[in-house]
Amino acid sequence: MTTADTLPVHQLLGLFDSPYVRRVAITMTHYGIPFEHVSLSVFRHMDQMRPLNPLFKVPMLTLPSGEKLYESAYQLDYLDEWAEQAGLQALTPRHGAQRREVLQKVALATIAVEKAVGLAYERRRPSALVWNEWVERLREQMKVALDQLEAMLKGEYLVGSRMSQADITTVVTLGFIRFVLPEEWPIARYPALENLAARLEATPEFLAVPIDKE
Ligand SMILES: N[C@@H](CCC(=O)N[C@@H](CS)C(=O)NCC(=O)O)C(=O)O
Repeated sequence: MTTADTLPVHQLLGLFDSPYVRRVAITMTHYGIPFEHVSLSVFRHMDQMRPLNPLFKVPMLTLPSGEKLYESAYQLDYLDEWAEQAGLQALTPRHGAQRREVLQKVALATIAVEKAVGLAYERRRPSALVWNEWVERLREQMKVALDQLEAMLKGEYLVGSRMSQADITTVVTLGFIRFVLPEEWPIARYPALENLAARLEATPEFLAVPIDKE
């Protein structure tokens, strides 16, 4: 019998301040897939990262076979397949209308977080080089995506009556904005999303993967 203790180990590269890395780590924890976390920054640990990942793009997931996967969406797809083979319910349904619904809500959360990451990168520029119109555009796009998710969240979860990848990616997005870019979080605008985040951030799989704030 294969148990969590005897499973071959996956390796996940990247810090949990990256929402992309965090959603993969939470998904692995949810499925009970043990992994080694290689906690290196794409900016601060370039010399250590170069031999592992000269693309300096995270997350990178190394499978027990040594195969390396880039792009969190493809990593989640691999993990869902793994879960299905292990007899677990995949966080993104494998086909049908519910799959599309989950994926489209994941897409909205991913758009929101991509704009938030864009805002975070703008802060790395010397102030004379900041393009204010671009910053405003990013902010507005992030807001529209979050507004749409807020309007869609009618019940306990974004799709159906159980947690899906739409909830994980949305809550990770909120975590990134609220804790990494707190001044970008519009207080009281998103009560339903805040409620979802409070509930999920208190679950074992989220607590096991805290945002790194260095
Ligand atoms: N679409 C990618 C986005 C990953 C991403 O942008 N990661 C950031 C960290 S949050 C990164 O690697 N930044 C370094 C760079 O792009 O040079 C995914 O979902 O994996």
